Amino acid sequence: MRTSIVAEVRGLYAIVDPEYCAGRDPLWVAAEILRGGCAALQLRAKQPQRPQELRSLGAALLGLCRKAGVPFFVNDHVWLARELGAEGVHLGQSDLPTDQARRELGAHVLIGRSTHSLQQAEQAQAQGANLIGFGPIFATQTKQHADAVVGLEQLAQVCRTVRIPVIAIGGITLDTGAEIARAGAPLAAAISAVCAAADPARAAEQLHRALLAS
Ligand code: 3NM
Repeated sequence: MRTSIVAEVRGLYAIVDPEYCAGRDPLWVAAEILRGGCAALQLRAKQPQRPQELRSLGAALLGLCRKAGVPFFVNDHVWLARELGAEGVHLGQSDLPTDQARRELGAHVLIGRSTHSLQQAEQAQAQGANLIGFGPIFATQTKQHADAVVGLEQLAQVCRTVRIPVIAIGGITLDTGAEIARAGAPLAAAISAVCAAADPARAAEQLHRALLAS
């Protein structure tokens, strides 16, 4: 998925975070999620890791994603996205500005930006982001110091307002997948609902299908 086809991607944006894989190998968890089905996969590793460990995990995940034909994103680490040749990078509000990331990554790498209000969403779009995360839609235990819950109405407003694809995020489960899609978000991100599931393949398959059905 390069910039030209980002608008076509729909469904589950699975985020693999080694901290939330219930003690299992994140590569196994990722392989299971890809077997179940998802539209995109992101590596998120907030715990400090040696660059070499991050590099080898990223390279292995990219390999799995390529085999599955699923675009691969790296959270936070622009250097790693560039080094691996990932399809995209995802940045928080206080990370590198988009124009700087664009200079480092080139024109065709997708840049996602986390946003937590309509104003931030419009700003991210104006600054050249290719897609935005918007959340937390529901309460989540997964993100430390998460912003205030934004809810489905604000999600719908953001989806009506911005032209770039919106990735709903925060506390999304199989039970809420349909509501997320009805609010107009083409993509929904999940960490714990897939990574910590007893059966990550089944969890991904069901959530991806629920998102696509609405
Ligand atoms: N970003 P789960 S919420 C990584 O609001 C992240 O930007 C958020 O994890 C935001 O699917 C969140 O387990 C955590 O709730 C998502």
